[in-house]
Amino acid sequence: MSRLYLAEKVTEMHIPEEIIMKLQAAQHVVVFTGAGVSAESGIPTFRDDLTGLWENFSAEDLATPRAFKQDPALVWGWYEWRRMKILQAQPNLAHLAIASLANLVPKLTLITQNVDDLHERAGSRDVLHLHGRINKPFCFTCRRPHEYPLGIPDEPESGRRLDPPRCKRCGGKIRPGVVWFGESLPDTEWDTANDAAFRCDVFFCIGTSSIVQPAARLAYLAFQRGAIVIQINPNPTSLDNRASLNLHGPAGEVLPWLISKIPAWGES
Ligand code: BV8
Ligand code: ZN
Repeated sequence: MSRLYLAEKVTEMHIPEEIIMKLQAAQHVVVFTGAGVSAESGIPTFRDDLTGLWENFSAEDLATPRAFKQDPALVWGWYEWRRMKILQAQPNLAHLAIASLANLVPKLTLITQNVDDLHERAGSRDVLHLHGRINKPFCFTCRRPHEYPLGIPDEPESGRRLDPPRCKRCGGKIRPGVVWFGESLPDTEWDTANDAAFRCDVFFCIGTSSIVQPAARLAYLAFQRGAIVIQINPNPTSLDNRASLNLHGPAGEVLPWLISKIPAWGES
């Protein structure tokens, strides 16, 4: 479990008046999320220690094409375990607050590094998945999309190797529909995300360690363009010294509280 930095209580937090006014006047808000936004749904973050068979690996070791080529059953087993966790999870108050923002501001762009579908299940639409989606697997050889069987198969207990299914067209191994380390981000999503960071008035950075590139660059782009950058994370990150406002608490508590503090978003 990532060390929780003495997360402040929302009651001890303060939003400066000039930030409230800028939020109220915002015409285009970007919300950028990482694994921390799904933490309160019980989904382990990338910084959390792995368990079972995978405890001797870091996520960076397993989330690569090389790892899949070397030991497809180890990697596919890890993704199936994660997919089961996601299927059994529910969106939390942070996902729901982000979905509600779309009705409060004139334009909202939601960009996520997460491969789960909790934003969509909370009601968010047009989510930009920079690192792909775990429920969109495809053939490692010919890239033909693969359909999972319906329903929730029994959960592979943490640490079981699972042979990946085979492609119906070419017999190749099916791989998770995510962007692995060393792989390029999807052009459309990346271009749209950059354009939004370039143009927005407010950039929320929620639940990310801001380590993985090039996604972590977006907050700095927004900052350089003069947007208000608001970070929500119980722990400090490298973005702390750039953000206009750092709210050190869990997103499921902080974001609903923050939204409740801003009367008439998008009007000024
Ligand atoms: C690329 C999908 C180039 C898979 C992910 C050397 C060689 C090659 C590349 C590199 C290199 N060195 C650096 C790089 C670039 C590399 C990279 O960034 N590496 C890192 C390790 C430094 N990036 C890449 O390889 C990218 N591609 O560069 O391509 C290229 C160019 C041309 C041609 C070919 C290639 C691809 C990166 C994408 C990797 N895939 N995910 C999967 O999910 O299995 S990244 C993975 O990390 C997840 O998407 C995750 O979301 C993301 C970032 O992590 P976070 O979301 O921040 O999660 P983390 O656990 O780190 O932090 C959680 C945070 O939440 C914490 O801060 C915690 O405090 C906070 N938190 C906890 N609880 C809460 C909370 N916050 C709020 N509320 C709470 N309750
Ligand atoms: Zn194939």
